[in-house]
Amino acid sequence: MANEMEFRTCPITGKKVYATTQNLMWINAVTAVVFILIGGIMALLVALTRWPAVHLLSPEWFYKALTAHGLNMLIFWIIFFEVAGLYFGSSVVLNSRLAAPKVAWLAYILMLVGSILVDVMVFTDNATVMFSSYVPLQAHPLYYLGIILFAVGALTACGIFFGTLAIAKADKTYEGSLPLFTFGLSAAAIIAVFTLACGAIIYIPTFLWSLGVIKNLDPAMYRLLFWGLGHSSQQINVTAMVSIWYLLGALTVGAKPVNEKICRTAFVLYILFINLASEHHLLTDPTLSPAHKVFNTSYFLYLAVLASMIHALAIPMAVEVAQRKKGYTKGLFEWLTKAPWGEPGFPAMIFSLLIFGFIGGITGVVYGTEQLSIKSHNTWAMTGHFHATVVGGTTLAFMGLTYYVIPLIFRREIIGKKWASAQPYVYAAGMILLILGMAGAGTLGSPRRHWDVTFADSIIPFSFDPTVLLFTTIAALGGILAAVGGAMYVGVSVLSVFLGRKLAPNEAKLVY
Ligand code: HEM
Ligand SMILES: [Cu+2]
Repeated sequence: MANEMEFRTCPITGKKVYATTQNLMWINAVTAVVFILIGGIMALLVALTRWPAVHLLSPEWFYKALTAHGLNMLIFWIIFFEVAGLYFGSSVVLNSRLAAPKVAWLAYILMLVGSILVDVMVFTDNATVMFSSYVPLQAHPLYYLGIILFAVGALTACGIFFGTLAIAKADKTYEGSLPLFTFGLSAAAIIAVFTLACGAIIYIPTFLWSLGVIKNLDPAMYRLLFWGLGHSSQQINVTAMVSIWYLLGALTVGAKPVNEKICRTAFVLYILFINLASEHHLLTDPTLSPAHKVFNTSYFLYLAVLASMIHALAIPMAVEVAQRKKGYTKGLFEWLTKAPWGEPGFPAMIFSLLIFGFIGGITGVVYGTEQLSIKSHNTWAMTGHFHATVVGGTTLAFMGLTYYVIPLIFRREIIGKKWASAQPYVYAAGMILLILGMAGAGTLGSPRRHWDVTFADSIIPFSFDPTVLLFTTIAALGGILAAVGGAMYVGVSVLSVFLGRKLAPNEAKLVY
């Protein structure tokens, strides 16, 4: 292991990059990319099965692949990447050594062992329980153990983040208050602690139940606590994504928020209100009182939505101001047309913002009302909504950032810059079509998590609206295009990290 105090100075930003931080970021980010590859292959298989013209997998394989897709994408890809981000936001941004690097390696090993256990259980037919693994559907005990190990590892990584903030403060490695990016990540890490605590509270008894130690586990209690984990973890993603928007704005056009205080207040709104909205998953659940549900998912939720709206306006505004200062002042929109559209970070940020805000955000607020939740619950429209948030929003932002982390932190030149520049366009276009197809079919009543959307093999002859077929075709074509975009991302990042030209220590060229 590298010496804790060993560092190099970044020729572009002048920041100290500690060797331990660099290695830990490297391993967590590379592992994340392996998981998006597994999750992406499953995505394609699932999407092709939902397309009646192909109907690829058997029912057994469909549910196995769907379980694997949800877990590898939403948990493993996203959280490994976020851990790399936490080390970046604390150690690199604040110029500080990382707290307890050995413990950070332990956290990594826990997360890795946990995720491998989960995947082995899913692929060996021991855990076809879907992403939500609702009780009383039961998986092998090692599946629950895998989730617990992963969560403990992720919680430890948050501890390292907070520890590093404390060291940076004590060593006075930065001046003034925390930079906005790190402030946003701190909000994400605080939400993560609540989230992972919910995970522990529910998965430990579930593990004991699968072992037969506990005889009965209340499914309603499981659902409530599960969404304390399942929903809140999406809020970590939102918060991390927004922080990355600010960073990409700064990296690509030198954008600085006009009023940082407002942006910081918006992050605080996330911490205070967003977790309470978890109950929108239970709006159709008969076990909670309507007053309770409506209060949580309406009034409190709107305060979190307000925070997203503040960010979604503050960032384009910061970009406009930065561009106008450069002299792009002609007409209303020269600042936008002269933006660096050919460099991947800019379109990744803008598409992430638009898909998250206009599609994910608006559908979220709409489906979060009790009456409409009843109509859309468990339809494919729901899947459309969250692909706009976690894929078009979070995943696309993470992808955009990767192209800068590779030269800046891993010191390798990007191989295939043209591919990298085209990638956000391909992925965003595919996602928009996929989401449109899912939303359309779902609005016409097509259920989510269903192997056969035409119900051809059903004992009871259900009828279905044939327009659904138009939407499943749009979804399938979009899914294929998004899979191509995903493959471009994995291809460029893996090739660059392993085979890209090593940059000389003083090479100050940001590759784009
Ligand atoms: C090429 C990209 C992708 C495609 C084509 C795709 C496609 C799909 C499809 C067809 C479904 C099945 C819907 C159903 O039958 O109910 C699905 C489910 C899901 N996807 Fe994706 N997806 C992609 C990327 C992602 C990413 C990046 C994430 C997370 C970051 C994600 C998270 C999920 C989750 C959580 C589910 C639900 C699993 C469940 O119901 O248990 N997807 N996706
Ligand atoms: Cu939710």
